[in-house]
Amino acid sequence: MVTPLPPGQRDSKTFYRFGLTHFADRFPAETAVAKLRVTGAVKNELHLVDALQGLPRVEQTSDFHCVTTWSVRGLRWGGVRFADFYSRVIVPEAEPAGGASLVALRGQDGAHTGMLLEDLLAPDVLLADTLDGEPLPVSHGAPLRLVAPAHYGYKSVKYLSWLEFRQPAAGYRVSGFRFMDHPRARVAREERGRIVPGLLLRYLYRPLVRGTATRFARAAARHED
Ligand SMILES: Nc1nc2c(c(=O)[nH]1)N[C@H]1C(S)=C(S)[C@@H](COP(=O)(O)O)O[C@H]1N2
Ligand SMILES: [Mo]
Repeated sequence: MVTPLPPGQRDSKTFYRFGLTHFADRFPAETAVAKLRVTGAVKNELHLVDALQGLPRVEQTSDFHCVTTWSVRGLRWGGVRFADFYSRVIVPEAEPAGGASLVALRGQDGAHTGMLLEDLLAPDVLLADTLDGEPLPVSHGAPLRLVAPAHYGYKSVKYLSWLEFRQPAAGYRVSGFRFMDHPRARVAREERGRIVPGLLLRYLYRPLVRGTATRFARAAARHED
């Protein structure tokens, strides 16, 4: 779905490799096989080796919005809807507890955040393993990443390797400072962070984009050598 630019966002022609700076030099150990653990408030823990195997595949064109105000339009992702993965794998095999409505998402690089299960079940949330018809490049999250277009980019965890179901009261630890991670982070409502208003964060984050993008690009170039 290609939508008008949400509040405070600007078009970027480049789809940067991006994140909190301390993740710039961290890369996934496994880039070929989509291994995914499902743990927490579940009856059975899962250790899936080829997580999307046998599930219905979809292609989706959607925009991507980083909280630091850059947006890229019309990215073509391929993979499996999270909702299908949930109903066909997680529910029957892991049997999550009734009240486990919070899901912690972790990447192989150690980055982690959380999303409401309700938000993950939206039809445009994917477990993606292709970008523009090609296998997902390492820069953009190989072998598997979340894509949640209605939420700021920090919810779209790259190198996704672990889902942990939690009761909401348990909360979850996040990678950066807590104020930087809004529990929902919906771009349409400019939920950039908590406590500090989104409008203010726009101006605080915007000057950081160039340096962060450069740092991530240099780390990727070194990694390929
Ligand atoms: N594992 C992991 N996932 C991550 C990040 C990260 O550093 N590590 N950065 C987040 C942020 S802030 C953004 S904007 C997007 C960037 O995705 P991209 O590098 O494919 O552009 O990934 C998100 N997911
Ligand atoms: Mo971001």
